[in-house]
Amino acid sequence: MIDLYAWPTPNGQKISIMLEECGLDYRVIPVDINKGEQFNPDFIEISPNGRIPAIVDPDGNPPVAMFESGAILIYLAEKTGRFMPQSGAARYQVLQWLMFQMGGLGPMCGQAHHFRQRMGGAEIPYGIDRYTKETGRLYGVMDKRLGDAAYLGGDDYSIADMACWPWVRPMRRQGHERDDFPNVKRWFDDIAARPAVARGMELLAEHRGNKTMTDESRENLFGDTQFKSR
Ligand SMILES: N[C@@H](CCC(=O)N[C@@H](CS)C(=O)NCC(=O)O)C(=O)O
Repeated sequence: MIDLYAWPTPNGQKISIMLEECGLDYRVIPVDINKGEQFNPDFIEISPNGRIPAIVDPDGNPPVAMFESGAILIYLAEKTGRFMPQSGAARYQVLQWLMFQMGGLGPMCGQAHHFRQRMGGAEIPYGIDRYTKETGRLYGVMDKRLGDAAYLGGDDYSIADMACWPWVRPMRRQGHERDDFPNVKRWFDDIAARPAVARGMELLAEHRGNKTMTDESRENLFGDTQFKSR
């Protein structure tokens, strides 16, 4: 059974979606990033960057403990032989769109969420403007791709789609509407209808909707506690 260390954020949800899509047995170990549980030494052993998600797979050959959601998705795709072509050009199509999410869409959406909603009364117009525009540019890139192909990696649904989808879901928090990107909207609705995606989105759902920052969560996520070396 795979242990999934997670919290209900897009980076955690991509892994629960993949585990559900593959029908793998897993158990969720909550890491409450608002309470600072990402800094626990036992978790840092598995995830040295102090970020969710991470997995431990005792049935890996050899047993595997890993962090970084993109690497975890590749690992699970290779373990199961699903949702990523095993060789050739089609494999690199999937990998390049996965890296687009890891290096572009995810970090830029994260900054848009931060500057648009998390400044606690210290709004910085430059940050809001920059990350709203940059996420809009990235949605334009996706919209063009999805006008040419059914899925980001090509004809088939893949880990690249699973990586992007949970970030597109809160698009409004980034200052955009799916109706303005019709191909993204078609793709988003298609994936939303998958039962495994609905099940994956149940990940710790009881902790989801509360976006209110407390002094404790602000300190853990953005204060000196965050930047201490461990
Ligand atoms: N590149 C990493 C990013 C992971 C990440 O940023 N996780 C966030 C939640 S979405 C986190 O653990 N934040 C805790 C913190 O900032 O202290 C991945 O894709 O796994």
